[in-house]
Amino acid sequence: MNKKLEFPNDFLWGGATAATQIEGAYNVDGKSLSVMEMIPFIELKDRKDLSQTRKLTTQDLIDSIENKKGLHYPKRYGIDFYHRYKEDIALFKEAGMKIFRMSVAWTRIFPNGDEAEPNKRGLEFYRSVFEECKKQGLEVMVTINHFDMPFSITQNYGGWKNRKVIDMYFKYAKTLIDEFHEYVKYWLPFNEINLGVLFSAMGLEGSTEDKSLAERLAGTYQDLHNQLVAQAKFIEYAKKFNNTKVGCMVADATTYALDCNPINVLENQQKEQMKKFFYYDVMTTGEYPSYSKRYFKENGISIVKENGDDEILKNNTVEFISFSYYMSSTIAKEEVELTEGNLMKMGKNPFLVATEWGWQIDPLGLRYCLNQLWDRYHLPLFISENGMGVLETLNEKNTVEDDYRIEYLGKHFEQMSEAIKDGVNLFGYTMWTPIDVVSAGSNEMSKRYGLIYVDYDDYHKGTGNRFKKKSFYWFQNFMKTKEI
Ligand code: P53
Repeated sequence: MNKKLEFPNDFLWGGATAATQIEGAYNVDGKSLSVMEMIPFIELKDRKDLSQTRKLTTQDLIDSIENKKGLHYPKRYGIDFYHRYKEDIALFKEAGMKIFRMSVAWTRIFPNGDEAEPNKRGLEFYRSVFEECKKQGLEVMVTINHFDMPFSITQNYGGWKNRKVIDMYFKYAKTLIDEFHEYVKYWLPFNEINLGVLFSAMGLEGSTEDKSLAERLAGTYQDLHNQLVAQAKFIEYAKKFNNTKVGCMVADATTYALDCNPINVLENQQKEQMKKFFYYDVMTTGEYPSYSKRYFKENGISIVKENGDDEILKNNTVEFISFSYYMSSTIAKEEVELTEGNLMKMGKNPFLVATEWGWQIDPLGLRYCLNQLWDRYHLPLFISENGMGVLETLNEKNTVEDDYRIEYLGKHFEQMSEAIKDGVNLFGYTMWTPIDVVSAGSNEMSKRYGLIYVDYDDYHKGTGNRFKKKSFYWFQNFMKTKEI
């Protein structure tokens, strides 16, 4: 194409990862298991047939601690970043990246959540990783909790519904910023805070499958409230460090009304309110928006607050907004036709094509989303995830000719540059992912997003060696020329 895009010189380009999808080393140096490491890999006969996915019972989870059924738990192994981080960080630098988004595993720092003192060996590991980033001149963005609560907190305290977990989280988060504020400028207290409701509806919580949807929703909004209070406490504490910034992270995905029928347009507006704006609204204004109060009332949801909650939320809002953006979908009042194989149950759009996992590719939807967020909040924006998962194998030249990924990234970059011209204050972008990782949603290694190929299969068989894909060189060149 050879089109030159415009971006500010100090735009933060980089890559994003998460602890349980890369680190491995699940039982070393005092680490315990997190909820993410309790989910086994299940080989689907047909990737698009979701009826094969199953809910995990509490017993399944308990059995998995000692792996009584001999299953494979991919997030216990990741891509062995724990031992290979120097090589990986050097590759990110070589690609021309300026920032690395990663998460810390709570289970390395407070393995059971309720210890009096942090685990020194866990802190040492992250110090070494941050030192390496510093050496390579990479800025760091840390997600404090990327889906991976220590399993023992869910067993001994019942997870987020228990207010004691707010204190446990705060102690963990405070430890991190006390230890690492010199290395880490950007902090995200929670990854995709709006997906809790979805995950529990998917049954990943283990103990919820016998509850009605209404009960589950009420529970998850209570969990969310407690997370919001925990986040606000962290923001309050982080104010004592001059050089740090705290932002939120929401899984965004543009939705369109299926057609111009006003009923569908209104339905889309209401879905947008409760699935995305609600989260940004609370975290940027510190108040529950009015439409959410009606929604809670009509759905029989009541949230138990303690004295002081309203105040702490009000006084501690985020300084920037970050979000993930992979796809868009359609909404209608009546049932809509869904894309195939999509765990997120996305409404089909006849104008878009979807990946093998049913994620509809929509770069224009990103420009639309950026403008929506900027118009509504006037806070600096950061795209903390965006990318394309594909089935890939190494060719005889030990690379992957991933032209589709080059096209996906280029088209999204183009729309980011258009949004900046629209006046949107977008200050950075971390792609999902710089390197192949274990999939969060499907637990596969086969769903590959990286610029760098990792030689592990779904069962962690392989050398683990890293190979640059065509997109690696393309990105490296883009960093120099800004040409797509
Ligand atoms: P995977 C669903 C929809 C949008 C984002 O996802 C999501 C999910 C969860 O599956 O999660 C984010 O690996 C998440 C990452 C994750 C990435 O998107 O399921 O923050 O941990 O890996 C991609 O294809």
